[in-house]
Amino acid sequence: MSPSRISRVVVTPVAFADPPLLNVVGVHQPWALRAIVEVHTDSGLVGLGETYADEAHLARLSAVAASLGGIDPFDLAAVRRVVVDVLGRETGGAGASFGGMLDVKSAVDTVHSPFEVACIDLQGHETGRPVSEVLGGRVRDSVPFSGYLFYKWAGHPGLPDDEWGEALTPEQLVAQAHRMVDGWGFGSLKLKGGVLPPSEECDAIEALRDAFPDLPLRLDPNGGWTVDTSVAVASRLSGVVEYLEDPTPGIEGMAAVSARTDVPLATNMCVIAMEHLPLAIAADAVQIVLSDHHLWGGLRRSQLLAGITETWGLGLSMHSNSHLGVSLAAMTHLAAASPTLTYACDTHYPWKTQDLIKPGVLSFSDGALSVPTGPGLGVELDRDMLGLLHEQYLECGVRRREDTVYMRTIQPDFEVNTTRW
Ligand code: GKR
Ligand code: MG
Repeated sequence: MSPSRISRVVVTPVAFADPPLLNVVGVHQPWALRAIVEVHTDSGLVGLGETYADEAHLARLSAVAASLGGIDPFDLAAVRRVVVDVLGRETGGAGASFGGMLDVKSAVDTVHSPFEVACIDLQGHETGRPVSEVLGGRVRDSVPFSGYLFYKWAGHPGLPDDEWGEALTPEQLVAQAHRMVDGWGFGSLKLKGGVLPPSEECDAIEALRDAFPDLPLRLDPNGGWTVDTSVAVASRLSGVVEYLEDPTPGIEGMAAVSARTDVPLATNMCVIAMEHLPLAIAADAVQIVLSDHHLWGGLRRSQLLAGITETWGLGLSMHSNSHLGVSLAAMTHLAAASPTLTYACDTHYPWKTQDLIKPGVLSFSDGALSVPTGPGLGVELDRDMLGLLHEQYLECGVRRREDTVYMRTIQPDFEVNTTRW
């Protein structure tokens, strides 16, 4: 029997409501964008991927989508070749915008990722195996996630308050954490910092420790602190946090902090591509790398990253951006097939109120997701919701993630100073 071939690829930008979550570069816009990639085969199957949806990224996705026809979904090398060829013909190498937090030099990995995931989904459908098995086999049947806490306003200015309410004090954050823990069962918590002066963020972490003495806690100011401030925070929170994530920017800065503390340092900012690993390892800049298949070029390259971190004795965790269920399914399969991923994965999932996959497959219990056992990713698109979220994209007017620009419409004097403290 001849192998099935890619017959058609559809890229659909979607928008979903997002609360005013604060971070070092500003605040989330009222709408978060994603793109859903559907790869169809001549055998009648469809594989799914999910990725960023900034306009420049969408243009690249469309260019690649138009060039994938005829490829065997098992031929991942051919898929990557097409991405490299198509992007090589394009001008401008930057990836998606990441709200101004990351400087991604090449678009190849970010563009490759959703097509690779969709092809691996197809491989699962072709073979009747879940993606976790296609990736080499499950080492866990359920994947723990951490509750992701954010400082936030009660609502977007000019819009009604959202159901989470304001969180700007330790008490309000503890209430938010209770909602995450009581409602979702999360067994660890991460606070997005870089918003308030570090001493106030330490107060919040200590309040969380008092309220949840058994839960591992993380604090991530996205490089918002100087080296000295990072060391001071590490000294105050030693024994309280399981790791500090990106306290200060850059490999050099992280290495300077690392040399002065025993608190483990994690990153999804200074090690964001293979080329950063040798320097970070040589400088002992970080002890934990957060993988992210959207950024690192897909599921297989994330497994490659896992092999490198294992070889060099680094810990492995998983990063998240605002996302929907197709991404959550892919993250869950990847985590299930990653033996050294021993930290609970990040997810923004509780913050969204809509999804475009049919309900039932991904449901949190004790802060964890059972790994889907059906073929492929195990999730199916809800076509009505896909249509609705696409309509929202067309109508919302947001065309790229711009936390700072949006923040300045509310606080015109807002300064982006990545080491603000
Ligand atoms: O959603 O505001 C946010 C986060 O700050 C996100 O953009 C980060 O990429 O969650 C991420 C992180 O761990 O740095
Ligand atoms: Mg981070």
